This record gives sequence, C-alpha cells and structure tokens, in this order.
Amino acid sequence: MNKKRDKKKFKRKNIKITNVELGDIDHYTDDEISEEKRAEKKLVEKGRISGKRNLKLERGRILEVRSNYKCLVKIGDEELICTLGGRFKQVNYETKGIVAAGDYVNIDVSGDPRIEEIIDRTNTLSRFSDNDFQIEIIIASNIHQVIITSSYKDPQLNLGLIDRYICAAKINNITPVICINKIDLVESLDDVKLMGSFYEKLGFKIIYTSVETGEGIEELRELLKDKDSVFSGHSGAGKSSLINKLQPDLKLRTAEISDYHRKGVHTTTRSRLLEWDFGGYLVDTPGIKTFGLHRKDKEKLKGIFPGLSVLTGECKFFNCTHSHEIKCGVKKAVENGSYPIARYESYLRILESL
Ligand SMILES: Nc1nc2c(ncn2[C@@H]2O[C@H](COP(=O)(O)OP(=O)(O)OP(=O)(O)O)[C@@H](O)[C@H]2O)c(=O)[nH]1
Ligand SMILES: [Mg+2]
Ligand SMILES: [Zn+2]
Repeated sequence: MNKKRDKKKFKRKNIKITNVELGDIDHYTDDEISEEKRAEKKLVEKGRISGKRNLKLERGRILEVRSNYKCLVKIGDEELICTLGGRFKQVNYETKGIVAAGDYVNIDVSGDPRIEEIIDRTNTLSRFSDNDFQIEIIIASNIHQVIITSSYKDPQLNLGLIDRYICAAKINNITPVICINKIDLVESLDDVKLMGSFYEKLGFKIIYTSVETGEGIEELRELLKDKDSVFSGHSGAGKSSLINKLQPDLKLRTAEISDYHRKGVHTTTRSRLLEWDFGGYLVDTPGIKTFGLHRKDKEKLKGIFPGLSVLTGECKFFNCTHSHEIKCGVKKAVENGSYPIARYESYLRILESL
C-alpha cells in the first residue's frame, strides 16, 4: 500500500522539463535567496557546535594537516596529533581541506585529542582550482604577511605570478612582501632592481636575497620579526632554503644543488607552521605552478591590480574594465609609456582567466 503511494508520489514529481531558462541570480527575490542562506547557516551552526557534553576544551594552533582527519596541533608547549570529527565534513563544500596550517582550534582533551571547533579565521591566503568548480585551496590562515618568493633564475622570475599574489593578498587583507631570491645568479642587479622599482614606487616592500651569499637575509629577518608570515611561490624558488638560512636548526628539506634545473619537483610537500626563535611564526609551503583567483573577485580586480586605480580618472566609462573600451585612462598610460605594457598584459591575462 505504502509502496504504491510512494510510487505515485514519485510519478507525479517526474515531470519532463524542457527549455527552461534559468534567470540571472539578480532576478531572484531576496526572499528566495535568504531562504537558501538560512538553510546554509543552519547547517554551519550544526557543524560548529558539538552536541557532546563534558568536553575539556583547550585552545591550540594547527601546525600541519596530515590528512583530512588528522593534524599536528600545538597546545601550550606540546605538539599533539589530533583527529577531526566527521561532523565537519557536512559543512564543508567549498574548500579542498577542512582545516589549514595556522588555524586556531578548540580541542577536546578529555580523551584522544579531537578538534571540536575551528575558530573563525581572521584571513586566509587562498588560491582556487583551475576547473569550473573553483574549489578554494587554503594555503595558510591567520597570517600577517605573505612572502612572495621568486627566484631570479632557476626557475625564471615570473612577475605575472607576483601580480596574482599581490591581488590575492589584497583581497584577503594580507600584506604582500616580494622576495627576489638567488640574486647571486644575476648578471646585472641594477636591471633587476629597475624591474622591481615598479612595485617599490607603488609602496610594496621588495627585498633581494641570496641564500648563497647571505645578501638581504638580515633585512628579511627584520621584516619577519614578531609577525606570522607565509612563504609561497614556485617550486625551487628557495623558500625552504631561505627559512633554513634564517634559522638553521629548523633543518627543512631542500632540493639538492644538482637538481637546479628540475621542473615540477616539489621538495616541500605539506604546509608547515613553525616558530621563529626571533619572534613570530612562519608557514613553509609546497611550491605552486600558478595562483588561481576566484571569479567572484573579478569586479575587484581593477581596483587592486598594482598601479591601475590611479589611472582610471580619465576613463570615459565609470565601469571601464580597461580592456575593450574607448577613451580609457589605463590604455592611454600604456600608450604614452607611463604604465608598463608588460604589467598591463598581466592584468589582461588575469581578467581573462576570471
Ligand atoms: N644559487 C642559489 N641557489 C639557491 C638559493 N636559494 C636556494 N637555492 C637552491 O635552489 C634549490 C631549491 O631550493 P628549495 O629551498 O628546496 O626551494 P623551495 O622553494 O623550498 O621548493 P619547493 O619546496 O619544491 O616548493 C636548492 O637546490 C637550493 O640550494 C640562492 O639564493 N642562490
Ligand atoms: Mg620547500
Ligand atoms: Zn579604463
């Protein structure tokens, strides 16, 4: 009897729908959207609060994510392996991992240590997967600055990648610091500094270092002191080497010298939060090939891309994207040579990717 009714119900719902045009999200009423949001919020609340009683909670910080359900956490002076409740999985659709190096967490230590709550992050350095889903990949959380580590050579300096990092840092309220490493391999440092002066003039901190000669290392140390920093950049740029140079007892694994011309070798395989002996923390991260931004931030791009916003006064259209429009202040600046064409092309590449 019941089965029959179920069948009927199913049948009724099984209507063929063809040629339905889904309207733009903007056309939905606020009510429809807030209904959805309410459901989402309910789910989040459910995940945030544990139903268990008699928890003995202690605050800790995630040093390393070992798997989706296991992390190394620092609680006081202790480092403990903690598990992460399956409950968290229900509320996580948008990020690749549930937790990240740098997260502050509350851990129930009444039994085997178990993460019960992830404290709201003040910020994250996140990139997004290249596919249509644009899944968020959190590189690190709760940090002050990102040390955008690039080598002058081996691998080749890539200013486009630096631009992407700067945009991501601005979106997430993180201070970008540009570090050009391996300057011992530079023929003319003046030429490199001329390139860097574009960023310097815009107020960005740029630092030239060599792990080989020690140049710039003390300047870098001053910048890192008492702050939480994440080192990120291409594989082989020298992130782990710089960190070892600053504090040799960390003994991070770095590539062999003979592996110089390697491609796609990732020596560091997991992000790891570590403590400086001169104050502050650092996150060493695995190298990345490219840094994907999220399409939801497309509108923001023209306001945050290095050096563009001051040129927009002369744009004819208030919503000029500085790409196909006529009478564009940015294009004019490129034409008269006051804005570098290479940076403009980098802007267009990012715009197109979104
Ligand atoms: N000549 C020169 N070589 C360097 C310098 N810094 C690092 N290297 C070399 O560059 C190679 C890569 O260094 P790593 O520190 O492993 O690079 P990484 O950025 O941590 O790489 P991943 O962990 O794969 O992301 C090693 O062979 C280092 O010895 C430098 O300032 N000058
Ligand atoms: Mg490394
Ligand atoms: Zn314009």
